[in-house]
Amino acid sequence: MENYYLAVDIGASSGRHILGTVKDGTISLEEIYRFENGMVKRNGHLCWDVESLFHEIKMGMKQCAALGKIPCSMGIDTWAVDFVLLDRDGQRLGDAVGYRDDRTKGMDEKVYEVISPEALYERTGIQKQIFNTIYQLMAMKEEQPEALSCAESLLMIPDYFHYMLTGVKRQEYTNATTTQLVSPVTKTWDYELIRQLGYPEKLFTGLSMPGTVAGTLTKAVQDEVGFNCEVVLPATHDTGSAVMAVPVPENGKRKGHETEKIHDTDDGLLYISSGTWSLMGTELSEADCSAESRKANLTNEGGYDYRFRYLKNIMGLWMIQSVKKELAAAGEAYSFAELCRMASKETIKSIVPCNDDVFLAPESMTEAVKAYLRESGQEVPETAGALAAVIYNSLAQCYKETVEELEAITGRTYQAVNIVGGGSNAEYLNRLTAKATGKTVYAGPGEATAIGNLLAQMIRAEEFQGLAEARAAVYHSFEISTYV
Ligand code: LFR
Repeated sequence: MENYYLAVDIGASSGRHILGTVKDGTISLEEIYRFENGMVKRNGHLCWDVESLFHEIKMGMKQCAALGKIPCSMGIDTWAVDFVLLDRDGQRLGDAVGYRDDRTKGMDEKVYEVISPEALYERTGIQKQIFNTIYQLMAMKEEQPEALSCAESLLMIPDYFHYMLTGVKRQEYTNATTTQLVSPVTKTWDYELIRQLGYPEKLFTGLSMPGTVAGTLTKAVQDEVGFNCEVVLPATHDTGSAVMAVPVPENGKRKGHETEKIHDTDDGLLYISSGTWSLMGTELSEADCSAESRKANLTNEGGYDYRFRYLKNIMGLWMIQSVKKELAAAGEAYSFAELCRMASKETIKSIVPCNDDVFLAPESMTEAVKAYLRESGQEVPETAGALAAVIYNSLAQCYKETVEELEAITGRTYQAVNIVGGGSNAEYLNRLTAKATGKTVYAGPGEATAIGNLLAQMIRAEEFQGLAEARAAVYHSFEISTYV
């Protein structure tokens, strides 16, 4: 009888409970439960509804019990950078403000009064994103200094859910690095920086690595869900989990191409974790905090086994998700597959720079795209298909530029790009990506984030002897499509 492992993977637009098992080295998945997510306006800010998310987490666990499939361990991953503060009694102070809220506007300048952007990158290796925790904390310091000084603990969103499940407060390493307050050299909090910024030092405690057992379920949670299990920290940053699950054949050789020399061993890996965001990059054993790297806005996020994810945040499917919602609200409801099909018939050549801040949280994405095109003198799309074509082509263009930057900086030539995550199902985009980058695209698995979450638990349970073996198992266990 195989063991069940439970991954709760919560993204910006939906969450899911996936049970995983391993038999003869092959991983199988079963989706148990799925729920919606999104930011909601509360007290004038865009927030995550953490109560309702915690309710959904328990609902999915109850479903496991109802099916008689009791996991031996579970772990939660979510997006990064967002956090909650807790008081002395472990009660949440205020809302869980989300990263698309504009409270961080101008907070970069406040931070730079203390430390220059150059020095900040040298110390942390983290790309500038106006929503990084460092700027969110500055917004709190400016707007709600009392809340910050009353706080006894800071927990990132998955850390908070793990705490709600176990009563144990832990700060997990991969997600902590996205605060922009962790040193890639010491791999722990940069207390000197934290002190300089005037953030309360006591909020930053020792970091825990993926694979650590956080604890077991509290009595109250056990009574509610109907079982007990261990809570094992995955790479709680979803991108950290997704990149763990990039399929890599053990000897770098793909099925049917055994004689070809392929560069997709761990070091030569080029990936896109494709979801609400497209995270494109490679893996490094040491962070690159050089000026050149800073200028390209590449980041060095902490990963499993202290590997670094050297990547760029690209606006990703957020743009098409937003347009899809806006079309539906206007009575034109299309699925993503339909939008792709319609886009593929269009000839419009207009392109927008996806990473421009105007696309981060516009009132209307449709209008933001059109306004940009109008101002830059390009053809403005008149139909849903043409609008989708502009977005998909712009993303592919961004991928092309990012590969060029990565190749220039790392001095490597990547042969292929592995696209993992929900967006790896977008065939039209995969074709555009192969064409724009000139690389072979390997697409899948779609559930990479949940799989990566499971892998941390499975490695800890010695189902696999380390990440290389686990990645090879992903390669053998899931279907991967090729686009040349
Ligand atoms: C992807 C992701 C990115 C992070 C962004 C905001 O879901 O975690 O890695 O930059 O969301 O947290």
